[in-house]
Amino acid sequence: MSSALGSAVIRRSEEVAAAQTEGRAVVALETTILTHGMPYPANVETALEVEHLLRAAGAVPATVAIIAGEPRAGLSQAEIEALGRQAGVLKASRRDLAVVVAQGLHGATTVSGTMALAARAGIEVFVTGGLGGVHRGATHSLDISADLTELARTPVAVVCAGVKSILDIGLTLEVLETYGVPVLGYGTSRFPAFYTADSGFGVSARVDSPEAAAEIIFAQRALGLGGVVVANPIPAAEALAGEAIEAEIQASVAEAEGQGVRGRDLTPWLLADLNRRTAGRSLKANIALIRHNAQVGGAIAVALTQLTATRALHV
Ligand code: PSU
Ligand code: MN
Repeated sequence: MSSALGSAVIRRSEEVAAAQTEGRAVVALETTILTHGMPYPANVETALEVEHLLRAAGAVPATVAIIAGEPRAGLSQAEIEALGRQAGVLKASRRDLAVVVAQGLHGATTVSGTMALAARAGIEVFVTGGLGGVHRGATHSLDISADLTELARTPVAVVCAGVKSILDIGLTLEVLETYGVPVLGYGTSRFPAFYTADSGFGVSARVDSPEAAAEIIFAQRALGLGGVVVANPIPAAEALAGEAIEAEIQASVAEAEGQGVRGRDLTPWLLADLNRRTAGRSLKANIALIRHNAQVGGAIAVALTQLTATRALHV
C-alpha cells in the first residue's frame, strides 16, 4: 500500500511544492463536488476550468483527495478525470480520513476533509461552491455538517457562495457565530444563498477587495484562531429566481425525508434531485458561481502571499 503516512503525510504535486518553496499562492480545491456534487462530464470540465481560472489569477491549484490511501494536494488532469468518472469513490469528511487512508481506498474530500488536509499541507485558502451546514429539521435529526466544526478549529479561509437553502441558513449562521467563525461578505453585507445573492441574513463583516479579505485572514492566523468564511455572491446575471428555486428545494427536502435519505447521503441526494427538478438550471448556476469563486479566491490567495512577504520584512 502506498502512503503509510511518512514524514510528509500529504503528497504535494511538484507544482504545489515548488510554489510553496517560492512563497507563491496556492489554493486548495475539494473533490466531493467532483464525485458527488455534479454529474459527469460537467464535473470534470468544471474542475479543470476552476484550476485554469486559478492559474490565470496567479495562484497554483491544489486539488485535494485521497488516492489509494494516499492523501494528496495537487492532482494531474488524468487523476481528476479518473475520479470524476468513477462510481464508488467515498465521500470523505474529517471523520472518514483515517479509515480511507488505513484501508487504501479512494476518498473525495468534503469541505471539512479538504480543510483538514490543506492545513496540514500549509495551504491557507480554499475555493469551493457551497458549504455544508445545519440541515432543515436538525432540531430533531441533529444533522449538522462537520464543515462547521472544521471551520471552528482549522485555520483555512473558505471562499464559497454561501450555503444553499437545502439547509437552515439562519441556524447555520448561528452555529458559525457560536464557533467563532468570521463570515465575510465579499462586496456585500448580505449572506448569499448559493443560487441567489441574498439569503435574508447579514454577514459578520464586509470586505470589498482581495487585500481587505487577506488582512483578516492574516490577522486570524496571527491570533491563532480558526477558519474564515469568505461568502462571494453569485453574479447577478447568473442568479436563479429566488421563489422558484425555493419551491423546488422544499419539494426536494420533503421527498428526501419521505424516502428516509439521511447522513452522508443526504446532501448529494438533494443536489442531484434539485438538478433533475430544475432541468439543469441549478447545475448551470453552480458552475457559474464556482468559476466566480475561483477568480476571487485566486486574487485573495495572491494578496495573502504578498501581505505575508511584506510583513515578514518588517518584524
Ligand atoms: N454543498 C453544495 N455542493 C456540494 C457540497 C455541499 O452546494 O458539493 C458538498 C461539500 O463537499 C460539502 C459537503 O463539504 O457536501 C457537505 O456534506 P454534509 O452535508 O454531508 O456535511
Ligand atoms: Mn450530515
